[in-house]
Amino acid sequence: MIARATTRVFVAGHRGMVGSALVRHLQALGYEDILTATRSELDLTDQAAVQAFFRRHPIDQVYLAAAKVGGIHANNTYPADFIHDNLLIQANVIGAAHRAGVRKLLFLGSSCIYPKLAPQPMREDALLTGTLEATNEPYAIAKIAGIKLCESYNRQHGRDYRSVMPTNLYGPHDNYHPDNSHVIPALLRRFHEAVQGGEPEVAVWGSGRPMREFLHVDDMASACVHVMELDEATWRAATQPMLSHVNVGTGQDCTIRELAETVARVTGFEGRVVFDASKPDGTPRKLLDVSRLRGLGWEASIGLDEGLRDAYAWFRANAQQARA
Ligand code: GFB
Repeated sequence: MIARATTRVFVAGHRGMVGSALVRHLQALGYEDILTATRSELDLTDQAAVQAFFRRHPIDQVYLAAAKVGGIHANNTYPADFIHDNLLIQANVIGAAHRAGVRKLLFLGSSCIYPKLAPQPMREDALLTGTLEATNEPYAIAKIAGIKLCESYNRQHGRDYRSVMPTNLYGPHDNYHPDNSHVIPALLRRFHEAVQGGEPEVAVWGSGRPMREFLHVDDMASACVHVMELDEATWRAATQPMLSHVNVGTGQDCTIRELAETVARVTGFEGRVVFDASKPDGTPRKLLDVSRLRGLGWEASIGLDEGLRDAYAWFRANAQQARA
């Protein structure tokens, strides 16, 4: 049993969508000693600062939810930032955790680590079996490096650093930037503004045919803690022979056209939806095989309709502050 009240947990990235959901979930479970640091208090790309932070604070567990993230356009436009910042953050936090003797760490990756044309649904062992999707290759390479860093510290130093690969996430505290965000916040915003402005038409990027799987961030937070709390023998048995990572998703996907129709329903938009073929589609399909995590006793519980209503309610309540 984990002594939740006395376990000191560091959540890196606690102001982001996943990090803030993790803090809420950990608190609800009775974790009382949660350490966080804002960007002005700790720059995670600064190796010396990160090492000093870990020397100052004894830590039992790290959730590495800090990352530079964005949708298809942001990944395609700022590839240097995506690979550079993520490599630094990961190397600094994972390396400093090891130097400070932290035994347990959970690294958050992304389903874009798998090959563009991997067999669907994608199993964990599809990693490094083919060419990556071009629009987010630099980000994916950084995330693959993060998995391999954890794996290597486990192999060389006997650490217990685990990785989770979430499918496309959404929910409260998402980034609602009109261009740089992921598809769900972008469409919630665009359809909302069309309703407000009485516009007859909304444009959705690409062909509408790509398929995506979406997971509410509260489900993601619950999966992260579930994986962190698994005892080492159970985790090792499930992740042999790679001692590596586990997929986190719902096991269900839909087309972007279907998503747009659901967002129209949720936002009350009754006009026309058109598709802008000048924008990229990205990977044709990205559905995770979630049987490994199911076998470890976790399943998603928030459906897309319910989750979209929750995200939309948050956006409406926070439209002024929503990062944009
Ligand atoms: O969410 P999204 O940017 O993520 O795009 P990816 C998903 C699909 O939605 C693509 C379409 O086919 C987009 O063309 N789409 C339609 C839109 N309208 C919009 C819109 O207004 N905004 C956006 N953003 N998309 C990202 C990766 O890829 O997924 C990251 O670039 C990361 O590295 C993340 O892995 C989870 O699934 O295409």
